[in-house]
Amino acid sequence: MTKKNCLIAFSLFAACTAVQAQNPIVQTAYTADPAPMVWGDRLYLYTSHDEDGSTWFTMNEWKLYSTADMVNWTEHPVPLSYKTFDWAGGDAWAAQCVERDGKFYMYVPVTDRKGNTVIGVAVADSPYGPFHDPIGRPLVQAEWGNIDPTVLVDDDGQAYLYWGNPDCFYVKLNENMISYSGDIVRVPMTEDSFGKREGDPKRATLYEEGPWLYKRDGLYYLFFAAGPIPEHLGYATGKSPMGPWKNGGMLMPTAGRSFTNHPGVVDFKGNTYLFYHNGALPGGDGFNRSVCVVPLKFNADGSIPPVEMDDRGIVNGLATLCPYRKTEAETIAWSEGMKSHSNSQVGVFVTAVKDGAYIRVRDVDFSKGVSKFTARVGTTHNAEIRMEVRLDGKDGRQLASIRIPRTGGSDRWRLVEAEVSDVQGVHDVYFVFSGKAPKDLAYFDWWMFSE
Ligand code: FUB
Repeated sequence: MTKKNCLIAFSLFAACTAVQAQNPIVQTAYTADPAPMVWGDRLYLYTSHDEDGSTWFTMNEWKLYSTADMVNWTEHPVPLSYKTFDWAGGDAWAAQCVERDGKFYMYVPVTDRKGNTVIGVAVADSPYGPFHDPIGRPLVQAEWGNIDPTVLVDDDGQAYLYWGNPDCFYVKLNENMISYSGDIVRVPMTEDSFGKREGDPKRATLYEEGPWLYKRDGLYYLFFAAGPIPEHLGYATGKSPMGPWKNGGMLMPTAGRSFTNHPGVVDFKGNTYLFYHNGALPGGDGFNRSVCVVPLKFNADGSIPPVEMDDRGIVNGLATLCPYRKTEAETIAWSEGMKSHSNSQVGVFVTAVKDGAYIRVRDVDFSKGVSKFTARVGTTHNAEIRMEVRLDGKDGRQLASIRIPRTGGSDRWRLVEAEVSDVQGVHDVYFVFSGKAPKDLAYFDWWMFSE
C-alpha cells in the first residue's frame, strides 16, 4: 500500500470508528495533577499517583506516560519518588518537568521531615530519569503552602517558578535551574487578576492552587485551580511573566467526582491540549483521581472559550502505530480490568485482573500484511487462561486465541506465537483475557506482528 493510500484508509477508518471513551487516559492506575511536556516528537505526561483505595492524598511517587499520537499512551517506569530526597517525609503532590539544554528538571512539592510543605528539584539526563537531587535540600522553603510548582523558561532564557496555595508566589530561577536569585514575590491577589471570592477572609480571590504557566503569541497565561471547593479551572493573562495578571474567567466548570482539579496546557504537533483530572474511573473520587485531556481552542484576542470535561477525549489520533516492532503491553488507548506493575526483570507490564479484561490499541497500520503474532506473557494458574487477539472491537474478528502458559510468577515469562493472516489497512487491536482464576489471570509484557 502506498503512503497516500494508507492515509486514505486511515482517514476512512477514523471516520467510521464509533466514538468510544478515551478519558481518563490512564485506566491502569489512579493518576492526578497532569504535567505535560513535549520533547522531540513525543508528549511526556508526568502525573502524581493516588494509591488505590486512598482516603486522603496518599501519594508517594510520580508516574510517567508518553504518546506520539495522543490516543495510545505508554507507561514508563516511575521517574521519581519522594524518597529520592533524603530530607523529604512524603506527599508527592503536583509536579512539573521542564527541559533546558538537554537536561530535565522536575520541580516537586513534598513535605519535609519537619512537616513543612517545600519545593524540591530533581535533575536527569533523560525525560525518563533517573532523577537525582542535585542540591540535597529544598529549593524553596518559604511560608506555608509551598505546593504545585510550575516553571516556564521564557524565550529570553529567564526561567520563572510559580507555586502556592492559598497565595501564589513566583521567583526567578537562575540559568542552572536549581537555584534562584532575587526575592520571592507574592502575586497580588486581586479581584482583577483572579476574580472575586465571597465569604473567605483567607482567600479574597478565586485562585486556589495548581498554577500552570504557558506562553502563546507573546501573551502569558496563568492557569489555575479555582475555588471554592469543588474546584473549577480558571485562567489569567499578562503581558509579562511577572504579571500584572488579568482574570480570564471560567475555563472548565466543576464536574467529575473530584473536589480538586489541576490544569496542564501544552502545544503538540500543531494543537493545544488541556490536561485536567477528575474521579471518573470506577472507584474514583477526590482521592482516587484520573487524568484526562481535551483540545483547547483560543479566540483571536487570546481569550479561551470554556471547555467541559468530556469522556470522549481525543477522538482522532495524530499518527498510526507500527505493529512490526515490539510494542509494550502498557501502550494502551483504553482498557478495562487491567492494572500496571513493574519489576526489575521486564520494567512495566500489565496484569489482567478479571475474566473479560481487555486492552484496546488504536490505529494500528497493517499495510504490510501479517504472518505471525508474538507476545511475552505468563500466568500463575493451572486453569485455562486465554488471550484473544481481535480487530476493531472486543467482540471483533478473532485473529488468534492463545493459551497463556503457566510460568509461575511475573518474574518468569514465556514467548507465545500464533499464525495470523489476511489483515490489511488500519485497525484497532484488542487483547481480551478470559479464564477462571481467583485473581490476576495473566500478565503481559509486549506484543508484535511479523510482516
Ligand atoms: O494532588 C495533591 C494536591 O491536590 C495537589 O497538589 C493540588 O493541586 C490538588 O490537585
